[in-house]
Amino acid sequence: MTTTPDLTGMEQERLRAHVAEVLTRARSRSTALTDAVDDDDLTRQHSRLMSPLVWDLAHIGNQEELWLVRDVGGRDPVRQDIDELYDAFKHARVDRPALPLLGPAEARGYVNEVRDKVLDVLDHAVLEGRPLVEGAFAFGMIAQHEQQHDETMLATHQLRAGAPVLDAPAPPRGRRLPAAEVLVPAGPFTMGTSTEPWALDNERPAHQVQVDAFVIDVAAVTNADYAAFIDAGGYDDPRWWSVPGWAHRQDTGITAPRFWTRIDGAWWHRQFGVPQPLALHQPVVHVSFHEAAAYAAWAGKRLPTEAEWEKAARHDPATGRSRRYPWGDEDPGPQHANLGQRHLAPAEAGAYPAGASPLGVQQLIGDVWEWTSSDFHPYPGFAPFPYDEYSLVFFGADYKVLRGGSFGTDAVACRGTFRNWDYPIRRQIFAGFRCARDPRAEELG
Ligand code: AVJ
Ligand code: FE
Repeated sequence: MTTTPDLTGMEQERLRAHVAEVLTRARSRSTALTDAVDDDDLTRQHSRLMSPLVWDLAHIGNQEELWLVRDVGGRDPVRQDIDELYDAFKHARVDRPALPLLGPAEARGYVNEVRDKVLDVLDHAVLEGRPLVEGAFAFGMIAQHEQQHDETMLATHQLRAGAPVLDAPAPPRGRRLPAAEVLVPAGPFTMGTSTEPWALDNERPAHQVQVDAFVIDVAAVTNADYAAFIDAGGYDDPRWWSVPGWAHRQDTGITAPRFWTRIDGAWWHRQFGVPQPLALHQPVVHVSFHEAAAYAAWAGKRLPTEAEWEKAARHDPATGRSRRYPWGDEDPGPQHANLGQRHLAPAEAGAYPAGASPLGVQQLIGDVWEWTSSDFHPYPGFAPFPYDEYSLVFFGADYKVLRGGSFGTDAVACRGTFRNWDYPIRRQIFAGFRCARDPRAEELG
């Protein structure tokens, strides 16, 4: 952890107000996502990949109780008897509906009771002196945790059958891109962070990485681009697929992204229960790593490595510094990126020119998580903090890293350094991709 200089009383108050704001924002979202459906919908399992929504809700409260009521606050437990039910490592998602879970009313009462205590803990906590509370880290971690589950609950909504219950204004329209690709020259950059106060353990520490020159797409691969791959027979040609990717394609029989159907020759996709003609200029979403890698191979390109993605997103060639975000160090605003479930779809390519990186790469933050070619490994000098089960137990070649956040990700849980991961076969998350490639000799001049 970093050490911040002693905070003045005024800085402590500003930090407390910020914590209260992000906790409240997370809770409004959890409430909206769970109030949108009836008790039967809350307790049923909409997909074997997902928990019942009522499990996510009480799990959010239980993590908050463990870290903020008991650990930071040193207070008595609220419901120690339910710790085991809401421990994600004790019961697989598929088994959760059969557990004696809190019902919807109990779960709501529980999270409210925990939150009341937490706001009281926040009033009295000293936000420095101990790594867990330094810069209000534990509060930021819990706000991020709730928002991560809010994105998971949004993915459950996307899987849910039945009449639509969520509504939001359409994302902004796209604009013409100044270029299709950008060359990122060779050179070192600083990957990860040692200073971002609420960065999670796997984003730390900051370290220098040497990156060869590469070319990266200005925008993510769109639905129209992806449909061209399908029309070209991409799903039937093993040349484009890795060995495990082709085996997965054969085993599952997939022929298009999740939620796509072809009706009388035209593609439609379902967004939160609403069938729509395929939005051609929106980034493709609900594709697996294997599908992303196959598309890239067909296009004569490849997925970026995690280091390439982060260099494209953060490196400022003018100063040599790594920025917090592509547009600078400023927190994300609605002009920069499609984050925070303000819209329930990714925005078209070119919709956020104000969010471009110094070299002109667009929409790296928000819209869709972007698959990278990298396995999920710790950075040199990694130390688990504050618990092994956030990152440590997931490191290894089973998971691929995704970057940048989606329209379903809140700003508190999205940074230029933020690392997400999932199995390469998963499609229920809001994941798309952009392509990269090695430069041609003449491009290096
Ligand atoms: C970082 C999104 C992979 O949802 O499994 C939530 C976040 N960790 N509760 C997940 C998380 C513990 C995690 N991901
Ligand atoms: Fe969790």
